[in-house]
Amino acid sequence: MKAVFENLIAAEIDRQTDGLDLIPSENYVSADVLAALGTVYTNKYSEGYPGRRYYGGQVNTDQVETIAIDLAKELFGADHANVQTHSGTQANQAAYNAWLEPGDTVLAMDLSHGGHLSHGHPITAVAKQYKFVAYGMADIKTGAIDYDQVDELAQKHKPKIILAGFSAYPRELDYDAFATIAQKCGAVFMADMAHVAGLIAAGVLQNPLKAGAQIMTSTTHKTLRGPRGGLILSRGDVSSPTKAPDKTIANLPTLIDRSVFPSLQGGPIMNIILAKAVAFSEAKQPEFKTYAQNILDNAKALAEGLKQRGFELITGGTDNHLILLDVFTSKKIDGAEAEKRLEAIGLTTNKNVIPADPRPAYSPSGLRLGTPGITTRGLGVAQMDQLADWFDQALTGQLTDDKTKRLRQQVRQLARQFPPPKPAS
Ligand code: DSN
Repeated sequence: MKAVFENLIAAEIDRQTDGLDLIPSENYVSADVLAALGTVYTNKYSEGYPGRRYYGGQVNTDQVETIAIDLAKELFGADHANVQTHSGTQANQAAYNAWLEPGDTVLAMDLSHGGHLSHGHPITAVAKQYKFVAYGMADIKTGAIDYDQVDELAQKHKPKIILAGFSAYPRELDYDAFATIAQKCGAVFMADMAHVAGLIAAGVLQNPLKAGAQIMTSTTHKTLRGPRGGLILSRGDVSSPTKAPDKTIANLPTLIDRSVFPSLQGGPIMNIILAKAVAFSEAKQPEFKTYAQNILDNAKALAEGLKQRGFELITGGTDNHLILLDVFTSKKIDGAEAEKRLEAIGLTTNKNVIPADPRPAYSPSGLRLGTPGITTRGLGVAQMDQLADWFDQALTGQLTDDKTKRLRQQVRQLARQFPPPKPAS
């Protein structure tokens, strides 16, 4: 089997090198992050937290986790960080579990308007425990949210958490407005920054914690460019009691830690936590700010190139790293077909629902793309028009075999000029 695994690793390196990843939630980690993932920390059980573990042998793991926590706090200006959740969905689940009782209400963004499954889609486990009420865009042409309407929903439903965050919304949210609405109805203001965490860390987008968010969840592998995993940041008193704390804002750090372990998870994945620490330290460097700004510049340039070629953009453009196209309206093909055609020429994207999508989720009207990955590879504004042109050629009219071959060759040629970070040898 060894050869099979080696071949599969080599094949994936080739796939990643010869194509361009435009999925907005993906990225290419550095050699140092990759090296941290492949360390003997994977052998270690570390249930508990630094200084309070349920297994011996924590002399090094305690240091690793403490460094990761301190870096995360510093990066985002948080009082507390929990670096143990395995994904963004689990981070959200842990945040709800920390603050809510079964039956409590959360006000969050509708999935088809850019929210996330873990924001209460009926198919999820959290939707069986809590009541979710959705807000959405008031105008999908601009992405504008009517904050008076959000306020009305908050007054009517009295949520315990108001959640600002998204996985397919190309615009900035007004975190001050969310903070005011949450304060008015006595809710915790929670932000899910999974997609834009790197942009926030770099200071090129607003930080909800600075606007008054009390909890901020994230993934670590999207714009933040770390290993796959979750992160929960909060405001509160880090010296709050470790046993059975009351549900107060001051106690959020303890409530969150206890919610992650022992309530929802067992052992943290220590090699991932080491890799998170490496990624956080990379995100503190001045080059990361440049990287984050380039992500935004590339997204704007790509959006412009696509618009010029007749693509319809949900919200009309982008303020962040992602673009949501209505390919069904503009190119008369569904998102699944668009994703397939682009993959055939070496451009990886993902189909996505659009607001009030008349089509089903497995063949929706939309296609989601973004620039974190290609920006890591060094593509700049100068290459964005070429990308938009390939989108147009692949998605307008028929894509014949000859055309596929020709475009595939062109994409491969450009991709090889901008290789992903190489694993350390
Ligand atoms: N799957 C992630 C995304 O693509 O947005 C969120 O879970």
